[in-house]
Amino acid sequence: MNIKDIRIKEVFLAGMITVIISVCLWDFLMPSQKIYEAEDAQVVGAPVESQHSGYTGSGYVDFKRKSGEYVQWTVGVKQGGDYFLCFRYALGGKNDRPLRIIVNGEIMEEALNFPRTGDWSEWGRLVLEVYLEPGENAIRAVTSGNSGPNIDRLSVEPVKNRIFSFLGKV
Ligand SMILES: [Ca+2]
Repeated sequence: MNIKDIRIKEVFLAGMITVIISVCLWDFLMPSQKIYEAEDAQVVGAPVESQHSGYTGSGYVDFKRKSGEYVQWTVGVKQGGDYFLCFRYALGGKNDRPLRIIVNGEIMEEALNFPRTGDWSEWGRLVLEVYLEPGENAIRAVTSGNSGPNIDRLSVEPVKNRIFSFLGKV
């Protein structure tokens, strides 16, 4: 083997390593969250409204009664595992309004606290980490004594891509 052959091998190897690193970085950096609008989900009791600006999609769910109203999303994932559920919401009332969060019929949070955002047009995010089964999952946010915030949408993202949650992109 002469020096020229060794050089070619080196260049080839360096090229392969660059490709592999690029693919891994791409996979790591590409956002993989899925967005589910609340107004497109199953909504029971609460009306869908669009009075306050800043929402995405065609509106948001406006909880009215203190208890018994809910929004339920059907979320499909290929792999079972830990996921971030990120609720985008607005709460201009005087008090925080916790919601009960139920995943596949099991209560994950009896009272997940949604802090005030200061105005009904100010949208905030609240993240909850849960385990999701492969296939379809039912995620329900229920009023349980405190009414609730206006819910704009739910974003779902694998925990392994947590950098995006820290960057506030979910
Ligand atoms: Ca929406």
